[in-house]
Amino acid sequence: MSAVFRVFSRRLYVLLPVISLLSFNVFFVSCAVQRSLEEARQERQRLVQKYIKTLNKEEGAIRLVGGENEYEGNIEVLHNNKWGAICDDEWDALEGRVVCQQLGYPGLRRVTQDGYFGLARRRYWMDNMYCEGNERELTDCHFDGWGINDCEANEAAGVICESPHLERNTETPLAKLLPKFTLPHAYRIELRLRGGRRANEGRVEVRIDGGRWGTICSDGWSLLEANVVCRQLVLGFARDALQTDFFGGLDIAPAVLSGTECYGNETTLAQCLHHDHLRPPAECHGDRNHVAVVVCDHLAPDLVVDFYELERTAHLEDRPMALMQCAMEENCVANEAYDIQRDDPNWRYVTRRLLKFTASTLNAGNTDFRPFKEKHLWEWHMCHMHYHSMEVFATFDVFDLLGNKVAQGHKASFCLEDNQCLSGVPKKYNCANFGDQGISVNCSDIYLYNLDCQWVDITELDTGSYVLKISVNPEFKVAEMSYDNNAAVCNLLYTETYARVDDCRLARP
Ligand SMILES: *[C@@H]1O[C@H](CO)[C@@H](O)[C@H](O)[C@H]1NC(C)=O
Ligand SMILES: *[C@@H]1O[C@H](CO)[C@@H](O)[C@H](O)[C@H]1NC(C)=O
Ligand SMILES: [Ca+2]
Repeated sequence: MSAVFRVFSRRLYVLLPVISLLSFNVFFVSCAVQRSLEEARQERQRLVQKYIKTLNKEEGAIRLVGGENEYEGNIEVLHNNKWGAICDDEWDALEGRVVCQQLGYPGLRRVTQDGYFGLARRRYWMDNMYCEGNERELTDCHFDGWGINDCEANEAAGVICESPHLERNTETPLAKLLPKFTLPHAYRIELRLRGGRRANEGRVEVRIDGGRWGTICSDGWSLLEANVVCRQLVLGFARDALQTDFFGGLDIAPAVLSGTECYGNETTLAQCLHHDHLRPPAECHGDRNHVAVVVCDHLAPDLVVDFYELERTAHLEDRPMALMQCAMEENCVANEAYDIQRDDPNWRYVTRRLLKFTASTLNAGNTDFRPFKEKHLWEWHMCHMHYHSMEVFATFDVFDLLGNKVAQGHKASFCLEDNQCLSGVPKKYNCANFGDQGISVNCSDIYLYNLDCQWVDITELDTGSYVLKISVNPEFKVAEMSYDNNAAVCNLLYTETYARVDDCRLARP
């Protein structure tokens, strides 16, 4: 009895400050914005429920960690009484909306990737999330299965939700979304690499207009930024972009730049965006000692999407779900298909309408394109009887003319090989028999339209005009010379009887 009471009172003790804080907010909000008392009561109830769920450690509870406010951070989810992180593969606004809604915040400001709020502190529980956006809880969405992932610690997914403390109608920027600027033209910006084992690697050090040398905050540091550093140093292309203190961290050289964000085609780091560099020390999020690191190389692959093949081969097919069981296991159909499978006893005879096409990718670089994962980490997939070597190699999306994503495909099952090479170039990579995977220079990996998952499921789409976008290496996980040729963006005309894809152009994923 007394033990029970103790437990109860301790919980109450934890809850009380939360509740009093909430009542204050509710008071403030209802006065300031004149929201109805009923709305305020509901919001308070939602928030209290959220805290109770977190405190009770209920299966499926989520929380945000590493942020500066309670409404931002990397996401952790509770499974088997253990908190775990979520990986950023396929992480976008649809998933972010579910997170903010589940936590009781007014909405999503934006999602974050690449460990924006620090490295994942725990094992990954979820990867490759697919939400429709209206799920009540994150665990109602599709994902690969508890604990199944191929993620490094710097791939933690996060969100910045709308603040519950602000009036909804005013545009108050969050502190975290600090404005970003290019450096003034007149400035001299020098770069050097330090702490590496060779001249082509190390932590990136910057000197702005003759000031002191310093490092760059690691948050959001990717191959896009690293490519610009290697280009400016005339060291070629980035082979790796790391967030680490392996070559010396912030304790050795404090940061002079933060929030660095490049498009990838800049010739100097000065043209990239940064937080205000006049406010030292630059604010670093996440793991405090990690800085931006690059490894440069004059050799790099360069994938180019062959859009002529896409235009030539696109067509519709109605396919019974009985023939799509592998595809369903690999998330190659729209979410509605899973509802039908659950609710309709005759689901096997229900057909799905598929937009099919051949995807051909040429390596136009000066070295082979190799998979992201080492061979010993490849996964054997029973359904398609081959190894998967890279989690997301290609994505297929359909947008309406306003730019909203209305359907998506996902080539989960693939194997990279030399299907066709320019004359005189020998084929090297072959998927058969656990062979090496990759794409040689001047060879193409070709996914014929008749392969499983080589489609977008458009069953729920109305007829009309759309935009089709095919992207390879869409998350920039493998280094390339350029990412501006990794996608084809095309017009898609969808009628009752046919689909036509034309007017393609190369673009960025
Ligand atoms: C990089 O490409 C973008 C989009 O094509 C363009 O708007 C921008 O001006 C380019 N930047 C540089 C520095 O060339
Ligand atoms: C690839 O093809 C290009 C253009 O035809 C050619 O200039 C280049 O030498 C070829 N490279 C290799 C490694 O075959
Ligand atoms: Ca490319």
